[in-house]
Amino acid sequence: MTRASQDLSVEIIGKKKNIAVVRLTRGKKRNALSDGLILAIRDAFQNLPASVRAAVLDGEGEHFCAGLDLSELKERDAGEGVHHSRMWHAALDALQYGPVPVVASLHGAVVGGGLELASAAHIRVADATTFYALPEGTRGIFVGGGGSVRIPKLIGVARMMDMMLTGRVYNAEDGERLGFAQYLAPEGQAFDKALDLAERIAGNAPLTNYALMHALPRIAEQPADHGFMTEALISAIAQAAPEAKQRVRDFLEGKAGTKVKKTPLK
Ligand code: 1HE
Repeated sequence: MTRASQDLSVEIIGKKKNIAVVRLTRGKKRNALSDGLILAIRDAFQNLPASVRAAVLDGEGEHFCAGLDLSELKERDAGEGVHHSRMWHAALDALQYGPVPVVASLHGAVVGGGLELASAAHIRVADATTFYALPEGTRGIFVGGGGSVRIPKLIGVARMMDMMLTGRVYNAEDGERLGFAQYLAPEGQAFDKALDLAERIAGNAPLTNYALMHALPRIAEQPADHGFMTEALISAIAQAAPEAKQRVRDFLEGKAGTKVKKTPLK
């Protein structure tokens, strides 16, 4: 395990030692995101070892993350405020558009900047204790970590508007139903589920994972005719990789474990 900062650890684990566990380790302060911690998150995702194929993002203690460290919220002028927000954008972009897919393991509070952080991950697994809120609205501030772009993509503008205007809190079950998390796990089991998913992801062809992370969200933003063209280019690049050809050959030769199974992944 390496310590990216006193509030963040990076550990390489997994059957093939190719999963990075990036963990917020500021449990005493409910993993509140100080400027130092935001920069450590950025550095961790920018400097993952080349052997890593997927990552799990976790938070120590009873809560995933209580959002912005409010003790650092001092009077900033408008220019400083812009730079602060852009620092968050750079860090969360390093996670979303980094080298490997990230599965967030959620529990307890996933609030404010904590929800912004979680929404930058590629998959979210929530345990039964998870709750989601955007207290910025009632604290007289606004989201600044990319939340106004990413959160409506998960739950829609109307629901985010309601959360910010009224302080509405969603529990784990409703959060999964609405789209905050793709998986719901029993209490205390989000990490194991997230690790299991990360292992599956790590087994994919790296170029396919890269194309999904970097092309899919951008294609979804493009006008349809641009999107179709980008898709054609990316799919041609992915299928040209030797690993892709081998995987198709394996299926055609009836090799074990290559068939799509009817059993759903819960
Ligand atoms: C904190 C923070 C924090 C806890 N900044 N120190 N986020 C919020 O508005 C959420 C604020 N936090 C809470 O509502 C609660 O702390 C929790 C529901 C998350 C957890 O409650 P609980 O009872 O388990 O813990 P606690 O007793 O409230 O907090 C434990 C300690 O963590 C305490 O410090 P201590 O020295 O007295 O022990 C708290 O002060 C500290 N703590 N949360 C600083 N957020 C890019 S813009 C993003 C804008 C936002 O994220 S705004 C939303 C901020």
